[in-house]
Amino acid sequence: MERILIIGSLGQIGSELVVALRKKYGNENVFATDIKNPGKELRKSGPFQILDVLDFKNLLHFIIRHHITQVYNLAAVLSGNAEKMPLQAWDINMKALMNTLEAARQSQAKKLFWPSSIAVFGPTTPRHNTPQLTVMEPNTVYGISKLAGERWGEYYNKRYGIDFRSVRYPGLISYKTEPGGGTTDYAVEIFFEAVTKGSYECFLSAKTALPMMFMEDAIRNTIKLMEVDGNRLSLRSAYNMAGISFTPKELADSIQKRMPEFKISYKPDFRQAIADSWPASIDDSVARNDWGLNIKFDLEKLVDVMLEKVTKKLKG
Ligand code: NAD
Ligand code: AKB
Repeated sequence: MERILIIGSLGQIGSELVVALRKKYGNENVFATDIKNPGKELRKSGPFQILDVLDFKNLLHFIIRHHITQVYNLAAVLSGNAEKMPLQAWDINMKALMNTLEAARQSQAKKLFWPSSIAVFGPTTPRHNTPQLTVMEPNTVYGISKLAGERWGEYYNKRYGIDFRSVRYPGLISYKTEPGGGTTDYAVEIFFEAVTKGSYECFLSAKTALPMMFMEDAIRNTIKLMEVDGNRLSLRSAYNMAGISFTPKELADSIQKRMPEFKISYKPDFRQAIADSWPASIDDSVARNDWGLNIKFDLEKLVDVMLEKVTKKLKG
């Protein structure tokens, strides 16, 4: 029986991953943790405890005491916030990963999921259909920490046999929990402001294409990667994950088809430079071939669901 620890379980990804894993593995076998307090819904559905991943002793204790077999470590400072406090973000992101790798080495919890990001690529990377293996010279502190993290994950796999698994998530789009300070957050904010105000001022320019994915696709494929036979994995760093690529203008056009009165304006800020250094589209054929990555949501389906769910959430 698997016993699963989720670190950073109250964030954009964690809040949905906990629900999906509890459905599959049983409420009592999925331990949700974070440094903040949960809402009623999560607390009622299974075990929750405050746990700071930066506190190694407590983390190791928790894993041993609860007979944890696999860990999802989702705690990190995202790209936009990281640029506001580079040294602190580096410390947090690296320590959060190294503590879980070391805890895996020193305990029975040998299987570890830690997400990387399209931020591992930089301005010298081919921008379109970015290959799995290519030039990687990220110029953001978040991207540097993700690239270093991939290298450490692979190192712990080869050196100590840790079952490290990872994907380079694109920007994730969801309605349940607010995104945590990234460059792709505009693609969530736009839906909330379309419904509440009928307009949105975008912090990226109209033509900035980025890879994105609906959360349901991200969660389903993450669990699939964690469940697949490890012998099928040719990579122990992180797999490219493409999703769908679109610009703010294309997203706004799609919203306007359903809400003709919706208006968008553009006022790029410091996040424009981050977005300009990232790929516009990604080649994820290695993940498709190795473990069967598959995506169900295209732009039109995503906009339909987001508008419906955000409207329901905000207007009841
Ligand atoms: P988020 O910011 O929404 O959530 C992170 C959670 O971690 C928060 O609930 C926070 O309270 C918690 N946390 C922070 N410091 C902690 C600590 N010291 N100990 C324990 N918990 C702590 O982030 P997210 O969007 O859910 O992203 C999760 C992971 O996925 C991150 O590694 C992120 O880099 C990666 N990722 C996310 C996206 C995306 O679009 N959301 C894309 C690529 C990669
Ligand atoms: C961010 O914008 O920082 C994240 C990511 C793509 O890693 N959404």
